[in-house]
Order: sequence, then C-alpha cells, then structure tokens
Amino acid sequence: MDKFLVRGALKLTPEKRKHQPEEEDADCTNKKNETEEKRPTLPVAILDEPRRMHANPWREIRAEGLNCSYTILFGKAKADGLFQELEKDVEYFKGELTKLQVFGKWHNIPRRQVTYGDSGLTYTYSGVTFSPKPWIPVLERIRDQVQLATSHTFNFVLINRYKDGHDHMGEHRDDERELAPRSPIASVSFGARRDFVFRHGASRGRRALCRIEPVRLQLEHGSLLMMNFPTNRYWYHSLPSRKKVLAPRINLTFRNVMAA
Ligand SMILES: O=C(O)CCC(=O)C(=O)O
Repeated sequence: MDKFLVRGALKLTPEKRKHQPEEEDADCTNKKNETEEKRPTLPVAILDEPRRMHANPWREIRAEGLNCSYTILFGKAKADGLFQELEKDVEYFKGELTKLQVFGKWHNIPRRQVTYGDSGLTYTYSGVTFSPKPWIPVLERIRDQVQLATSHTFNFVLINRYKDGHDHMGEHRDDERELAPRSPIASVSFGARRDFVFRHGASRGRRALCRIEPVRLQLEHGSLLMMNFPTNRYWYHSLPSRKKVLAPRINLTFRNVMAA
C-alpha cells in the first residue's frame, strides 16, 4: 500500500503553467502568514476497497479535495497486446498541433499527442483546439472496458506517448470548460511504469496558503487511475521526467466532453 504514497520534494517543469494557483480554489483555511511550523500537514488516506464489477481490487486514494481510485485493469499479457496495437494503429498529431502555448510563447510538446472521439466535439488545451480523430477499434475496446469497470461513459480520449523518461508532462489541472461538470477522467497507462504526482493548488509556490503533502503514485502497465470530482478543482498533476526510464509509455485519458 505504501508504495502508492511517497512523500518528498516535487520536481516542477515549466510546461503548462497556464493554470496558476487560484486562491478562491484553495480549500484551505490556514492564513498566509502562518509560520512553516504552524502550518498543518493534511493526511492522505489510501484504502483498499474492492467494490465495482472488476477482477482486481480498487485502491481508493484520498486527501483534502482529492478523490481517486486506482486498479490494474489489464493483466500483463492483455496489456502487452494492447500496447502493441496502440503502437501500430494510433496516428499522432503532426505540425502545428505538436506545439503548445505557455505564457504566450509556443513550445514543442515534450511527448507525442493525439485526440480521438465522437465527431463534432472539440477540446481546447494549452492554447490549441483539437478536433478528435474518429474512434479506431483498439481505442473502442479499451474505452468499453473502462466504461464497464467504472459505470461511466466517455466520448473523447487524449493520448500521450512518452518515448522514454525524458518525455514528460508539466503540472496542470484538467479543468477545461468543455469537460462535463463533475465528470471523472479515466487515465489508462501502458508501457513503462512512471511516477505521477498530485500537488494541491493551495500549497504551490512561495505564496502557498498552507502545506499539504503531495500525493505520489506509480502508474503501472495496464493500470487505470480514476480522477473523480473534485480532484481537478483543487489538485494539479504532472508526469515528471525520469532520465533513468528508457522504455516508452502510452497514456490515454478518457473524458466526457460537452458538445459545443
Ligand atoms: O501521462 C499521464 O499519465 C498524464 C496525462 C495527463 O496528465 C493528462 O492527460 O492530463
């Protein structure tokens, strides 16, 4: 259990800092001028709780305003096969769609990216509006498994491919206005195991309102992480670089996007 909770300093990346801490978002009653010693460290609870119709147990991950569930959705053989299919069939964006805007400047995305989903939907993210490509069979099969395991439906998926541990994703929240209010985000991972870090908005930076421990997970091959409401309201998440990771990883975040 403890392997899902590793306390320590976060390494931040400059990418995607368009979402700055918003004080009105901070669910934190501590005063700004409290000394470091007086600031409370809020507890993180991680519980085993088998509940939904699914072969493997779910781990419930809880902290102040954070509500996540984690499980292994696909066993190794199945996950290996799906990873190979994704490598063969997913076509990543090229050209302008491989850049994103941070503080008004354009940067190359430090990974490959693409969106698939129902026709007519759009999703604006870091200054770029994406229209999804039509679903392909391997994505439909993964989506259907996620839907069965979670009893939620999804009409859109953002896929990120990290060629190795140099590729990463900076700290951000998934709070785009196109997301259906209170809908969960289902994050499925294949390939290299990577660290994944949540940090509460109220405890970021020099102007931190209080100290809340980051929540650190390791996302395994074949795993599913459910980020439930209100996690993305209060917590930022990132996939930091890990230079020692040599193998590729593919992550799919299934979302529920509202029609324009
Ligand atoms: O690759 C990951 O696990 C991170 C994906 C992510 O943060 C996102 O899609 O918003």
